Amino acid sequence: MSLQTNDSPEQDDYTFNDVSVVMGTYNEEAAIETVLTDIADVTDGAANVVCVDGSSDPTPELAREMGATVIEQEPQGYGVAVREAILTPDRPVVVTTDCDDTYPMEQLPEFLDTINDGYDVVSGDRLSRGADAMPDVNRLGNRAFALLASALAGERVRDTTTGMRAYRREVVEEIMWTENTGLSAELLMRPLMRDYRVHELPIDYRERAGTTTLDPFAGGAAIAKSILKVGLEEHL
Ligand SMILES: Nc1nc2c(ncn2[C@@H]2O[C@H](COP(=O)(O)OP(=O)(O)OP(=O)(O)O)[C@@H](O)[C@H]2O)c(=O)[nH]1
Ligand SMILES: [Mg+2]
Repeated sequence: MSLQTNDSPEQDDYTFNDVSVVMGTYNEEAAIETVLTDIADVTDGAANVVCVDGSSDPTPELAREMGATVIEQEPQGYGVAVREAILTPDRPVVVTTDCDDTYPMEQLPEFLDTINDGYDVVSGDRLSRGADAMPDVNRLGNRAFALLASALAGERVRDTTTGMRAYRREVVEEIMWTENTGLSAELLMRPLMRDYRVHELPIDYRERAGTTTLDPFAGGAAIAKSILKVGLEEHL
């Protein structure tokens, strides 16, 4: 499928006024202020922020005070929150991140530049730079997921479960999303296998602020299942 890119002369480059940064937030009191401050600093306050929140701590109040749009939602998992988050903005570029201060907001300009180069999806690849802050079991699992997804997609991908990506809004609107824990892998694989222009951008990855709510084994099994399901569905 071909999408309109900025090769056409009437399309100016996007700026941060065209960008929404979106995230699920679930009890991220320890990180929310840092993450939203970093976004505001890097984008000069131009990007707007959407949080789909399931917290029982002060995260949503802190987010609202800092100017974010907060949508309240019963906690139902990562993908349910992030799907709502990516479908909410009406700006042409949607960037996802986690709200745990692991992702480098200082690289937002590189994501936007890569979209302006004509890519439909720019995926933050943590593994190419080593991801030293990632627990060993997660790093091993993520490398295995990338191999599995690459085999299914017929194209080498390095990091299928990253939380930081930029999308042209048409991409998120044109595809039906079905996965929950595996949504991040789905958000990479379906566009890739439908011949959208996808680029993996190496990023730094920091240690999480606040405590994880994730069980790596249950989560890992759900992600592997999503990768298989999505890979097979896209072949059919
Ligand atoms: N609204 C909402 N947000 C969620 C839910 N589960 C996770 N999140 C958010 O989604 C983002 C990713 O979740 P994380 O817990 O960081 O998952 P992870 O990065 O795989 O694992 P760790 O960082 O190791 O905990 C974070 O911003 C969470 O707050 C949920 O059920 N509802
Ligand atoms: Mg995280």
